[in-house]
Parts: sequence; C-alpha cells; structure tokens
Amino acid sequence: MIKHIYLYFIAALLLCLSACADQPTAPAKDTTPSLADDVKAETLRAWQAYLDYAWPHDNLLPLSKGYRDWYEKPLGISPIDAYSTLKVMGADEKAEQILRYVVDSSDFNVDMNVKVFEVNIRVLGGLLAMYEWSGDPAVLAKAEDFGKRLMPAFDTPTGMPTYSVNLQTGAISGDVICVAEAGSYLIEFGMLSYYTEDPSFYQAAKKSSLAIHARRSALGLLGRNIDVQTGEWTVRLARIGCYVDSHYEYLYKAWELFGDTEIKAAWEEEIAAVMKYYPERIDDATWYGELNMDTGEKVSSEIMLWDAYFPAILTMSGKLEEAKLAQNAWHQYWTKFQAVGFGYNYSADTLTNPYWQLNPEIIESNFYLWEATGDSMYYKRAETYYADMKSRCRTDVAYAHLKDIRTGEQDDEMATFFIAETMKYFYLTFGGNPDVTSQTHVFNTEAHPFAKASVDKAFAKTRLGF
Ligand code: DMJ
Repeated sequence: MIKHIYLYFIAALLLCLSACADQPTAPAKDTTPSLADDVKAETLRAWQAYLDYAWPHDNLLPLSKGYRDWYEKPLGISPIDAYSTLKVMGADEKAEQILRYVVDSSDFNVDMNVKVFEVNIRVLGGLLAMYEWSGDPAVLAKAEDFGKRLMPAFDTPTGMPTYSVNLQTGAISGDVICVAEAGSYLIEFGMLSYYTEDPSFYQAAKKSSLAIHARRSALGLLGRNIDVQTGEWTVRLARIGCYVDSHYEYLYKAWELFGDTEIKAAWEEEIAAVMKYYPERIDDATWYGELNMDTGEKVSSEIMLWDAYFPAILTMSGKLEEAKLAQNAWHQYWTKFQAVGFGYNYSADTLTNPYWQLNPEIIESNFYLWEATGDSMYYKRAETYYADMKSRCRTDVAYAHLKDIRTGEQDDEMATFFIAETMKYFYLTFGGNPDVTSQTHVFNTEAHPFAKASVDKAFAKTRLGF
C-alpha cells in the first residue's frame, strides 16, 4: 500500500514537472496582428505585386498581372503616389527605393499631354510629400521642375487652367473643365511656393480658385463645368461632390495650412450657401443632392461616391453634428451593398452606376469623425468597411476594383489612390501611426500629408505672396 502511494506520488510529480515545463515563464506575447498591422501587410503585399508586375509603370493590373500607363510613357504615378503611405507605415526601405527612382531615373521632360488636375494631386502632391519626409533637395528640384511644367496651363484669360498641358512644349488644350479641375491647386502650389520661396505657383492657384469663387451665383452656389477662356458656366447644375469636391476641400484646408484670409472669406461664403441649400434630412441621415445653381431648387437625388469626402470637411471645419448626419447617409449606402458604387439615387433607392474603384472617401470621412469624436461606432464601421473590401476585392496578389457592387465581379484595375489614400486612411484609423493625425497634418486630396508644424504662417505670407 505504502509502495503504491509512493509510486502514485512520483507519477504525479513527474506529470506536474512535465506540465510545468510547457508553461512559459513570462506572459505569452499576443501574436494576433492588430488591424493596423494587417493593413500594412496587405499594403506591402499589393506593393510587392506592383514591383513584380508593373514597376515603374503607372498602374498595376491585378488580375492579368500586367500594367497600364496613362500616357505614351510612364510617369511613375503609382510609386510617387505610394511613397507617403509607405513612410506613414514605416516601410522605409520600400519608400527609399521610390525616392531613388525619382531622383536618379525620372524625367518629366516628355512630349506628352497630361491632365493638369490629376498629375497635380498625385505627382506634384506626391513629390512634395516626399520632400517633406526626406528633406532631400534633389526631390524638391524634381517637384519644382514638375510644377513649372504645369504652369503654362494657367496662362488663360481667366487664370483657370486648361484641361491638359504638354510637359515638354507647354502647349495647352481643353477649354472646358469642371470646378474641381479649376480649384484644387492651393495646397500643392502653396507648398511649392513655400519651399522654393517663389510665390508665382501659389499666385496662379489662388487666382484660379478665386476665379471660380467670383462666378458663384447670386445664391453663392457653383455650377459644374466652366469655360476657362470665357469664364462662362457650361453646366449650371450644382453639386457639393464629384466635379466640384476638392475646390471646397482646398479652400478650407489651404486656409488652415497657410492662413490666407482671402481664401478663408471665400470658404465662409461658399460653405454658408452649401449649408443653406443642400442638406435634405431623412430620419437620422442628411443627403446632399443636385441643385439648380441659380434658384437653389433640387434637380435630382443622385449622389456620386466622391461626394463622401464632404463629412470630413464638415468635421474639420467644426460642423460636427452635420458631419455625423452626412456620414450616416454614406454608411446606410455602404451597408446596403457592402461597398459604394459610382452613382446612387437616394430618393428612388436605385443604383445608377454600380462600379467601385476602391475609392477612399467614405473611409476618409469616417477617419475624421473617429478622431474628432472617439466614438467606437466609427472604429467599428471602419472594421466593417475593411472586412468587406478584403473579402470582395482581394486577389491572389493585390486588390481589384468591382465592376458591379451587387454581383462582386472584379475588374482588372487597381487605382493609384488605393495605396495613396484608401489604405492610408484605414491604417491611421486603426491607430497605425499616432504621429500622423487630422490634427497634426493637412492631407491633400490624394491623402499626401503635410505637417502643420512645418509651415510657419509668418513665412507663408511672404513666400506665397499674400
Ligand atoms: C482621388 O484621386 C482624389 O481624392 C480626388 O480628389 C477625387 N477622388 C479620387 C479618389 O476617389
């Protein structure tokens, strides 16, 4: 009996010792990656696909694993657009590879016509953010070279730029542009003037934005398309979003960044008219449709996905309650389809265009509201958007657009703003880089961040010439 107890004791001791040997001496590290880590890993995966199949062309084709250029020769739009996101995520080596490409190999002296608005927000904005992060004077020289090549477009009777400019010859073309294409240069041209101490860039941008402002209707509303030679509106339909969006965005943000009071006055007049005529409250959401710019009467209930930038601007300009209601509308739209298509009629509840380009706007506005309110509802909404996007758009190498948000059929495209904007706003929402926030930085409309602290407003006054 004693022998049995003894054996039992030895066996129990051995069991305990072996069990104890499996116990870690310190608490186990939580190996579940945070959502920010996941966004970074997915961004780097997509970036690697770009490097494998598309470098240094303008766009990756994520299904056929090829590439597409915007013009006759590549401008390196994807890499230049991706740089600031890679820096925000701390992927310094990948970012450095882009910087080396820009400094050593890029050449903007090419005989081709480029769309002034698009290359301004992506290429010039990207180069200026690259300079801000790196401090490399060779990058600033590239930005200045590029900015100078855009300047001939502004040489029109109204000061508003033509649609295209030839990067080599300066030949201009395209007399009718939309408001966003006229009024979205203050940040890039302002930063370029600030860094180069040459006010001519900001002066051109300001003249163009104020040319739009001067042509507002008696109600203070803007049309959609305008002739840059005559200054006449060619489409008098008013919208806050698509075709107009970054004009409003830049008035507010440029004021915040540089402190130009003339720009502030234009913003205050224009936003007052917007808030008077557009908002249409339906339950706990506010919608902003299409109006007649002269009468303020509603013309249609069609919204376009770019319009979703607006709650961000409302948030940053202190209209928090209006921002929440406007964002609720976008959340309702997303929840119906697990994405947002190009066009939706909120009165008829019908999709007018079902395509989704992985666009950032709803995620961007949600980010501003999350930071401003700290309400976990916005964090949870971002989790939903991210999970939906991952399950519907992820391919074996990167991410693809949706041809139809109802069927989920993918299209062989990955827009450059997917890395520049969409993934950056997800990463920041999930707490990936607390040093880059809506308080510390002003983002251009392509999400290239400029630190408020890097602009001394007293210097800005002389360097930008206001
Ligand atoms: C981006 O290129 C910019 O945000 C632009 O202002 C309009 N929208 C696209 C992304 O949807």
